[in-house]
Amino acid sequence: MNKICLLGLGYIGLPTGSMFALAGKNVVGVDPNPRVQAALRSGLASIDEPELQTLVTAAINSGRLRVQTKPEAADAFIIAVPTPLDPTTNRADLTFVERAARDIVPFLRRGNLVVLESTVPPGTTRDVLAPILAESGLVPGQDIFVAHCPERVLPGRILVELEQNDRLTGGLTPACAERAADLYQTFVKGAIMRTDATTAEMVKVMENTFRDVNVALANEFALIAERIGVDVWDAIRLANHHPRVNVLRPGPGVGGHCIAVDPWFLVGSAPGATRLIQAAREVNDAMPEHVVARLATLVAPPAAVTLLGVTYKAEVDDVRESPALRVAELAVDHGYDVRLCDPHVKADAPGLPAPLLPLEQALRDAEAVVLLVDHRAFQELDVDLVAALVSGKRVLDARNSLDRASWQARGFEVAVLGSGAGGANTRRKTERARA
Ligand code: SAJ
Repeated sequence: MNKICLLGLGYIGLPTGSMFALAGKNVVGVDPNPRVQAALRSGLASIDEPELQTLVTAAINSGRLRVQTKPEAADAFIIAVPTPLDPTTNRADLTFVERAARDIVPFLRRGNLVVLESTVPPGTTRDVLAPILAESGLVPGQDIFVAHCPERVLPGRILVELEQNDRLTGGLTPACAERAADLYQTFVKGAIMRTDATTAEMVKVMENTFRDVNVALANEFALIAERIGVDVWDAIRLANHHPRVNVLRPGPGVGGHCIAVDPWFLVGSAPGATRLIQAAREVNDAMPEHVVARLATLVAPPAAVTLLGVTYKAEVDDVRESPALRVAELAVDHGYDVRLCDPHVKADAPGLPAPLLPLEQALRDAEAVVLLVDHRAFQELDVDLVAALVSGKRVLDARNSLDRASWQARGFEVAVLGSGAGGANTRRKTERARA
């Protein structure tokens, strides 16, 4: 398998194609997006990810990564296209997978391998992909090898994890899983585990659902802590000393194109058997509204508020399903004068509900500051500069990543998500103290 045709040069396809090219494979990357095409033709990675630019430059310079708008014949085809949620039904929209599969049908030859990397509802490789590939006249699992090999890399650590993480190859048949393992062991240093395609699909969505449910639990603890006047961050730190407890971090919600989406694939597969998963989605989706409610305890609309961070998490440029953007939308709806600031995002990024400004401009005369994303740049903010620019010294930290003492020392009223400053216990204590 020397030649690979890779469909989709996004967050997964581009680094994966570059890794294969550097491991000696001849890779044709296919992406119809003119922005991706233009960036890669001039040697630029179209995504902001640590070390990705170096990897892409090396892959292009090796002459073994070419970019095209249409597929061509190859030994192996890898499909790494988006699988968004249909917003009206909350079911997986498989349009891109189906289109990619149809696009490669004319090029399929006996002995080819077709790998689906995109995250999909369990059963998709067998029931959706294979029937389309069969339109070639070749029998999937017999004349061509077909497998689901889910990616498991963490944005922000994609390159390290691509190489080091253990990997699953789920075949339509054991021989398909074996053939896919042969391909991935070109660059994967982790263990490669073989299974069937539907199990591999289930495993991938289980992993992300596990994380979503656990973040929801942390968020619920934060809501409880606020009610009873406890600092959830302290409580979590103490609870995590237990050898079998690892509570995650509360925050303004769960975003990104994976964890906020994939649990719905399981819900779609078995709606009546997914009460916990659906409840976790509801808890996480309600967090932006809660952040705006906390903001309202600091300052009322139409106050000017600076929201720090619009990406779905720290040190990435990705705003897909970002809870920070949802907070911004809600704050605009509530009538706040919202200014956004994020050093990782370009001012012309689509879908921003308010202007994205350089730091000083965003802070000037603001009556409150809300930290939504714990980018290093925000954790290292010059608090004196912030104090000099704003007109109201109020800050809401939705990630518990600011140094409370140094903000308080500059006269800021500091509210922290999950910290029960306004909780019943604290109110009782205050009332007792007054009496
Ligand atoms: N989050 C919290 N608190 C936490 C952890 C995360 O609020 O303690 C939030 C983040 O702020 C973010 C969201 O959850 O909004 C998701 O971030 P993440 O870092 O947990 O995960 P992703 O979406 O960047 O990557 C996940 C990873 N899956 C798991 O950790 C199980 C990654 O390994 C997958 O490859 C990736 O999804 C994917 O592509 O499916």
